[in-house]
Amino acid sequence: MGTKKKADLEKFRDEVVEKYPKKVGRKRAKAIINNDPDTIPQIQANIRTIPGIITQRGCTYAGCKGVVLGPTRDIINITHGPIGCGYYSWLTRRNQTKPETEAEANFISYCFSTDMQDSNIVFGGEDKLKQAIREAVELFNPKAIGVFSTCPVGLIGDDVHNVAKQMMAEYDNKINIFGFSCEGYRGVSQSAGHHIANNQLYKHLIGNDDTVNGAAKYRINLLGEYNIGGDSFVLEEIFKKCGIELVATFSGNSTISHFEQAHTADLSMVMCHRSINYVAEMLETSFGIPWIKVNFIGADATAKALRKVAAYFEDEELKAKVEEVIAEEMAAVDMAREAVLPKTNGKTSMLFVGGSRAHHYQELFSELGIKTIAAGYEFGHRDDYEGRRVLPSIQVDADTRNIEEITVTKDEKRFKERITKEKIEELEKAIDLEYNEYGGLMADMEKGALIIDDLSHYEMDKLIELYHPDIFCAGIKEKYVVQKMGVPLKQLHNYDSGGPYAGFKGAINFYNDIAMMVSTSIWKELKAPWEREEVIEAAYVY
Ligand code: CFM
Ligand code: HCA
Repeated sequence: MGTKKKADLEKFRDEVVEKYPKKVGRKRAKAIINNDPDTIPQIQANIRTIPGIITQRGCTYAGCKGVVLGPTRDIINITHGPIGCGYYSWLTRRNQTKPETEAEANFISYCFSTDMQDSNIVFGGEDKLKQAIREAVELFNPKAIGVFSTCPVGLIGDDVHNVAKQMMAEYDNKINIFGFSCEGYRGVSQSAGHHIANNQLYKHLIGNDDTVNGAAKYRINLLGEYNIGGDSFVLEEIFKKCGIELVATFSGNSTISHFEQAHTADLSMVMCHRSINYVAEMLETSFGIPWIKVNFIGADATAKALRKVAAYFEDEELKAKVEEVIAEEMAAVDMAREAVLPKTNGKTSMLFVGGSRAHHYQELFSELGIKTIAAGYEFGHRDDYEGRRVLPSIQVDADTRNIEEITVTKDEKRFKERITKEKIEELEKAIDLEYNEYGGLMADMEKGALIIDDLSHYEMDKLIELYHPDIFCAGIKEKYVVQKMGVPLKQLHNYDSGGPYAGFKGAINFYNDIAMMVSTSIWKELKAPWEREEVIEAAYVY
């Protein structure tokens, strides 16, 4: 334990805010909230990070190329930009894939980039991009190629969409080639990249193939699951056991044809709402596929999600099958949990990750008796924190019930089924509000818990100094800084070298890994800088 007496969680904001220049402090204060699940407070989120503050966030290119498109195995993803952008987004996320046959294309292990040089910045990079596409076609003969813009591309004005069109024509439209205007600077974080990726998936792939491959009674999509550390493999197995056919996952262990057939499913389950809600909405408004929110992180959460799906279909046989699978899997889960509880029960955690895991992983920690005392997203929006109480998927004004105000999102030519007043009413009846109602992170955290958006490194240091949690969860930028302070850090992005953590089997892995991390005695040997020596605090001059 730290040498400092534990401070009151409520005082944290005052303590850190007063150390910032006044204007910065005023801004940060709106993003540091003491929770109240009964009267959900407002939080400032999804705004530009204040220059000078060290943020955990990534860029728009990362959200588009790495996050949403990265896990699909048979699209060649070309990074148009300097080599660093391609290099640093090359498999560090640990998204996995498993082709069904040896002959099937799998480009996941490759890093494709135009490797822009100074001369391309000065004279333009479009020719180099065309050449890169030609090389990719010659070497790999892919079905599809995505071109991802990095910051310089937007700054010099290369038109990736036009190049994509020209190159498609060069190959007689036999290869689907499309561009993404996902320059890193475009948004305030990864979040803008998700949106750009969602739109292009919709425009270029979803709905292209009406083939229905399986014969299962229930056919679903899983949205917002990226097969980090093999999570999708575990979930695929569970659905199979339950007799549910998975049409498409966006985008863990996915292929082009999964996306092209996604519109033939009966229901979409949305796991990471932040990164894929736009596709969920478009599938609903264009193809009439409703969506429900689920969480497969945590054994209890997984059981709840499966029951939610079974309840949606109102099928006794499916309900019974789901109960059978839950009972079968839970036996091992309970045994594993009992075995580690003495090591984990009563400990505390802090979670600062992305746009959904800081919420979803709290379920796994609570199964271990570990309380999350502070949490926040890097780039979540207000709805990810505060939740929504109206059904967002059916765009009806909750008060006026004015269904004329529906905003149809896309290119009307592509609509299989133009959304009508009758269709909306039918959908509303079909989906009980309960299925789609979801709370954000705040509804599930205790009163008084700290919720901080876009946590800065200074604030992170302070959190650890003041509260010394038993485990801190974040990413690679935080890992070793935190561990040098004597607190174990579990990466909840790429799971360090662990996982899978989703579903029942994943929960068991997580219990064991966390128990090991919080019970090793090495952390006691490490002294944080302020425990070793006098800390000289710098004063801001402004
Ligand atoms: Fe969704 Fe993700 Fe996350 Fe995310 Fe990410 Fe990720 Fe994440 Mo890293 S899509 S928001 S942009 S769950 S890459 S698999 S771990 S920050 S919490
Ligand atoms: C990204 C990917 C990332 C980074 C993780 C980290 C991931 O945002 O570009 O900062 O450790 O999950 O790999 O979120």
